[in-house]
Amino acid sequence: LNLENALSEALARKQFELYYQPIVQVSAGRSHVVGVEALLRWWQGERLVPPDEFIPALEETGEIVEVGDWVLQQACTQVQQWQQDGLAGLRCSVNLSSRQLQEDGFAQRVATILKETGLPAASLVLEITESLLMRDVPDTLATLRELESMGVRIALDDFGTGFSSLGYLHRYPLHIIKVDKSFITKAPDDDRLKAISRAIIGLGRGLEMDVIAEGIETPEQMDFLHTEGCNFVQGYWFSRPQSASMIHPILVKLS
Ligand code: G
Ligand code: G
Ligand code: MN
Ligand code: NA
Repeated sequence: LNLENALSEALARKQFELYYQPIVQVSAGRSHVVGVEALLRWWQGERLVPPDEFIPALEETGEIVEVGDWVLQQACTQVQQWQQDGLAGLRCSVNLSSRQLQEDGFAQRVATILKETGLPAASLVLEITESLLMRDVPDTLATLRELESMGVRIALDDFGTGFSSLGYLHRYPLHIIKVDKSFITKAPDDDRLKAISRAIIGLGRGLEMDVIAEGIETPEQMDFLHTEGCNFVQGYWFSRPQSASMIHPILVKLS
């Protein structure tokens, strides 16, 4: 993949697209969509380049800041539109890179985007990873607190896969834990993975955080999570990430 000069062209030629995956709340046998996670895609001609191939490169050069800004604007615009079209209260989850959070005035930039798009702050969730918190950049805490005070919620993504420190859960204003799909995938037939998933779910509940299990592909996994009291799920079982126009009828069906 040749990234040289590709970025400005990609933005100019609209080669980036957001896919969306539903986040579903399961309660007493009934499930309904509560939000979507925006996932970035890059079309190079007919080829869809997966984010694992280009996001690290954009992070390296710092270009992720510009692209991330576009992602936020685009996702907030889209979800606000879906709310207007009848999916009231639908939440919008956006993945952040550490470079974005380190930018001066990031929280104010988010405030501006919310104002311009009309998306309520309470509808926005920003997903960060443990590795981002590990860098322990001094302003991270202040920025996260500023976002929290605006009403934006923060999710800790891929939980359990990084160099987790439970201290992060205490030190930072975090509202949601996302249990990494690597724990969920094999959980129903693996007692050790089951124990780990159960512990993460219990931890989240004890801290009064929402817990979202990722990577749900089977009814067995649904049963297991339901038994453990995990009420939010995301995965191919409900829907793969899809373009905005493809996902809309699925959101309506799940609403
Ligand atoms: O959508 P999935 O294949 O394919 O995503 C792979 C990885 O890319 C995930 O870890 C996801 O968090 C990350 N990712 C997807 N979209 C974005 C984005 O807009 N910004 C950042 N920073 N990461 C993203
Ligand atoms: O790292 P992050 O959680 O932000 O990215 C989510 C990643 O998980 C994306 O690449 C998305 O395409 C992928 N994903 C979502 N649902 C499933 C699933 O049910 N199974 C698998 N294997 N991957 C999934
Ligand atoms: Mn994520
Ligand atoms: Na994840």
